[in-house]
Amino acid sequence: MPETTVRSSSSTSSPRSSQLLRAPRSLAGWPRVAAAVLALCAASAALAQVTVTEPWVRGTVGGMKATGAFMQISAKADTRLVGAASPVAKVVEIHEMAMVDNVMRMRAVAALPVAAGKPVELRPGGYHVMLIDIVRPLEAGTTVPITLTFEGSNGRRETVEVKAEVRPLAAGAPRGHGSAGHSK
Ligand SMILES: [Cu+2]
Repeated sequence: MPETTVRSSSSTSSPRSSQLLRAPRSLAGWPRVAAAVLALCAASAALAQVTVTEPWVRGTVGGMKATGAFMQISAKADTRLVGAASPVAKVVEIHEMAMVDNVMRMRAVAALPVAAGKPVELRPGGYHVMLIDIVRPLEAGTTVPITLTFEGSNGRRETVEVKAEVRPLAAGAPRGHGSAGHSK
């Protein structure tokens, strides 16, 4: 209750009004800044080819050192997922599931192709981003930042930042992903 009385009167020096007061001094630099901003916008518009939806990570418990991240990736032009990184894992790899000696195993691939207009689904039992050497347990309900790097057919690279929702360990678990070993 006491808190409500303190807040009401101190809105006179908002950041916005002080910025307006300063504006005339920096006006000389404005065209250059505008040009730079426009150039940046143009660059990002040209690169904004990839959309990642519904990113999530399977939570971990106890001493689990690795888990999978899943999402849907679509692209306006042919591209490839060539790398991923996250502050919660020392190593991040792109994995596929493959039959090795009649056993379904996951293994690292250098790149995951995403064709224009054909969304690729990373899901348990299929392609996934593997978080290895996790630095702390990933609790359901938290989020995990992941940076994905794509390389277009012109060799141009684009990074996409996602915040993956951590879901409970058992989420979407077909047989296989958790128990499959690495083949390398
Ligand atoms: Cu894996």
